[in-house]
Amino acid sequence: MSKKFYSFAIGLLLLGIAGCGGSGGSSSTPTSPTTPAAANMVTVQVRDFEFVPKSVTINAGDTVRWVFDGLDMTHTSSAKDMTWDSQFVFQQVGDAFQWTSSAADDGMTFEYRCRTHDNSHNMKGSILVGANAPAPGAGY
Ligand SMILES: [Cu+2]
Repeated sequence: MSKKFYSFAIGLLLLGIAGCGGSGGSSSTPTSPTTPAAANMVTVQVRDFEFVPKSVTINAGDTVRWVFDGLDMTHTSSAKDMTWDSQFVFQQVGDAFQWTSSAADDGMTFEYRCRTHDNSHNMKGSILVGANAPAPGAGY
């Protein structure tokens, strides 16, 4: 009787271990969409006539993603030298545009603006690539 009981108990134990390993292994991997392994993504919010934060410093290879989070208004993210130009994509909350820097951008500062509101609302910002990037000009 006791020998049978032990066999039964060991069987249950083995089943339990197998069950745990199967379900735990497949579902315990943490997923973090904001931290890719290779390079970082920095988010800039496009709000009511301003970029938040106004100036960000990234590393070469990083991606900057602008996400509209404001009133229903037409905005752009346009580099002063037109390295990137989102066109008028920011129409509704959640609309996004992104630009990925390259190794050649290291040490550079990109001043950018909203083509609609740069003069009327001083809607400007800057992306500094690397620690040696110069400070942006006034207003950026
Ligand atoms: Cu704008």
